[in-house]
Amino acid sequence: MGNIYGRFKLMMASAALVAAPSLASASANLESDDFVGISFWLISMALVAATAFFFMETQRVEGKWKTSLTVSGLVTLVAAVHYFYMRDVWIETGATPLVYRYIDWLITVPLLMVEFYLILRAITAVSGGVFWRLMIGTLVMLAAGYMGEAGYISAWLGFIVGIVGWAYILYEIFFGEAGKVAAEKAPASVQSAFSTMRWIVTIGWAIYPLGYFLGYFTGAGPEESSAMLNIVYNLADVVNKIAFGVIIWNVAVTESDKAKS
Ligand SMILES: *C/C=C(C)/C=C/C=C(C)/C=C/C1=C(C)CCCC1(C)C
Repeated sequence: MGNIYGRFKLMMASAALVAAPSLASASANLESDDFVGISFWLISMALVAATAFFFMETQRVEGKWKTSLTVSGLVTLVAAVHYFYMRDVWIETGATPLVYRYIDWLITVPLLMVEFYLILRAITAVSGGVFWRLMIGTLVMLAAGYMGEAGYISAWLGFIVGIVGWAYILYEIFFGEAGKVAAEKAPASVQSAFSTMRWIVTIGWAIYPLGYFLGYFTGAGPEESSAMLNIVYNLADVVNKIAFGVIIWNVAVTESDKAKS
């Protein structure tokens, strides 16, 4: 049963990954001095590899951890497909792939919040309110960022409201119900995973507002600004999607091996 389910997931993922690049077929070529383009290319491939890895490894871990690893794989899968399109926009037009970027975040950031919630739930009974509060913070943060970057509101207003949404998420995971639950009841390995995840949301996520800042507030010309914006966002995605998944994978394997012996 588990095997068939696992193979099915792999088949679906492979199909999506093979189909996507041909849908977004590029006519321009990647130039050897286009370092932002090269980073788009490298990260798309890393996301594909991470997706295959997370899905395969679901076979190896205990029941409740399978869901966490599946969600990690979904995050990298959704991002990989968006990176194929973002890469093409960048290579063909040299413009910032704003819409694809935010659609990707709109799907993957809530999935990462689900991941937080699943880790908590793997240890203890936790209220659904935690989940909804994390979700509200996420939506405020992303909606403000999008409106600021797309020019519906001033870049500063989008930045400030975005920071407020993010601060609310930080408050919830450090001092709110989520923070308290993790501190009191979890086994050591889960506690350390939760605390690493918390630092990722603090330090790792801080790279995004930094990219926004460098992209809009340094007074550089539009071309340098958009190169800076995209390379910083791309780097941030490696930390927050791939490294984040690897942390989940590590605790899943550790806890599963403990349960087996
Ligand atoms: C996989 C994608 C992730 C984890 C994206 C995270 C995005 C953010 C944490 C964005 C944050 C922003 C602010 C805190 C203020 C300025 C606007 C944003 C949206 C760049």
